[in-house]
Amino acid sequence: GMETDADTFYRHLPKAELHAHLNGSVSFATMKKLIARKPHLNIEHSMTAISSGQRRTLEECFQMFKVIHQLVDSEEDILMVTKDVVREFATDGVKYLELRSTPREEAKSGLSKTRYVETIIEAIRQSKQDEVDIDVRFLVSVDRRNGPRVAMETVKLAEDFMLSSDGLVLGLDLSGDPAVCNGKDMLPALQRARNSGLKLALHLSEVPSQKEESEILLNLPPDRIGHGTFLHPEVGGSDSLVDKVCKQKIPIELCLTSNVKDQTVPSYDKHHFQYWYDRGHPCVLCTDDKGVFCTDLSQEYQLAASIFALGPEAVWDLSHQAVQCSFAPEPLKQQLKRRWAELRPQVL
Ligand code: 6MZ
Repeated sequence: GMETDADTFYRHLPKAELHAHLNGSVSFATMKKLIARKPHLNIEHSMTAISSGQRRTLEECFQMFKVIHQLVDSEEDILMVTKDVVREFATDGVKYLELRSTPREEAKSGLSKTRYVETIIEAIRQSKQDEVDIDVRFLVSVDRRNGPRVAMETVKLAEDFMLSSDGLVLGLDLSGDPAVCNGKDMLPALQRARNSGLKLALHLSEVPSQKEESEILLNLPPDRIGHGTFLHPEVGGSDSLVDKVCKQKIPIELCLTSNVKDQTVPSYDKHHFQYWYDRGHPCVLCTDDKGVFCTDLSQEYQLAASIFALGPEAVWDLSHQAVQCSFAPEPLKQQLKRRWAELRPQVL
């Protein structure tokens, strides 16, 4: 379609993406290449993405990830997908990206979990060499579906990479289907991760039934919260949960389109962005899964601005604040803030 002045503003706004799952971020163009590599799987694009106006249940979304995992199951696939995703974020004006992904073992292609992470790191390095204009760091994901034993193994893997990746691996993400496994059982693994210096980004209260779990995990405390959709009392959360989040000033990663399309939020105007933003709490707009939910970060900023009536200054403050909420070490944060100052749109 035609690019308007507003589109240009959001595209050129320097942005930091802090909540992006690698295999949920695969674009239509990359998906076509993957499908062509594995025609025998009979996978169509409609099985891996939710186009505009459509909705699915969270359960259906997790089915989609299984389909995508069938298409991305070798070193070659992971290298291509990561490089494509990094380039696409850069094209969208994202200057700093924290990518996350769950290490997977694939017997068929001989892929190990270590090799999985090494390949992503290799792709990040190649993107840098190719002078793609973006700083990328990596968070190792724990899929709650796999239970506490695998979680502990994954933490150990993340620790090894934190020490050997020249600072590319910064932390740990707890994600996966919230209907599966009690997050409480993950506590020993998460505590270990925290003690070893890994930053923690935890999906919390993505569905209503996770009150007790969130209460416990907030005591760690996490360094950032993913979604936090059902933390506040107006949607069945509690004052005690909100107090913990506010007192510890834990930034929340908010993914508007994702939450509307997977129906954990009934409509854009009812999104909990409003609740936290009105309290002056650090809010970070993110895409979650730009491939599955057919969005990009410019669009998420533009949506937030139009739905919650944010002026350009407020939008700028949000993107600037995202740098502050990142897990980047202090020197990189300072460098990014100088970058932001250089790229500040003239209309402001
Ligand atoms: C929880 C999610 C998610 O790790 O294979 N993931 N976990 N809630 C969500 N809301 C929609 N979206 C994605 O990327 C896919 C994996 O990310 C997690 C799930 O564990 C999914 O299998 P990776 O790169």
